[in-house]
Amino acid sequence: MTIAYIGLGSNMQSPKQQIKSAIKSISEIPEIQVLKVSSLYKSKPVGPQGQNDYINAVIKIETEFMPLELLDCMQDIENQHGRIRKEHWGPRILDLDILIFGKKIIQDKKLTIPHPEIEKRPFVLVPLAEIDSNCSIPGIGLISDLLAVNNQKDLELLYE
Ligand code: ROI
Repeated sequence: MTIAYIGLGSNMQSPKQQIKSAIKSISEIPEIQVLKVSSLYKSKPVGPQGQNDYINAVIKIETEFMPLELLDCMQDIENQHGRIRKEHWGPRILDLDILIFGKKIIQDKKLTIPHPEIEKRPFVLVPLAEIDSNCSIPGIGLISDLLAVNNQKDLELLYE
């Protein structure tokens, strides 16, 4: 069994519902146990502007899957939510990123773990720190150190 963290993001077609429904779909997979769920956060788009704000969250899971099996499973759930892969860094109905997978560092053409942009993305770091303030990102560093150098003004915690 491996502990992993998944980042969820959506900025189309009722983003909050997309995120909640994705968490439900993930929790229904027999090979995955959802251990923790962060709050939802509203965030300004990173990358191309002129798209809607995002809803982001992070979950902590335990899984018996290997990394590529987990990737396939996340892509199936994205597809079930109507995701169409078009524009790189464009708007999306549902994005499920494997952020961390145990202590593994993977650089494969299909999968990079830890997620390549993790250290620069407050919309990942803040929810990750909420569920695991002592989290250490393999090959990168401690969540607390990364948060200290990231501006969080474009991120809003949603209470509900
Ligand atoms: N920006 C925000 N705020 N949240 C995301 O989930 C997100 N996902 C992306 C890009 C387009 C890079 N920007 C984002 O893939």
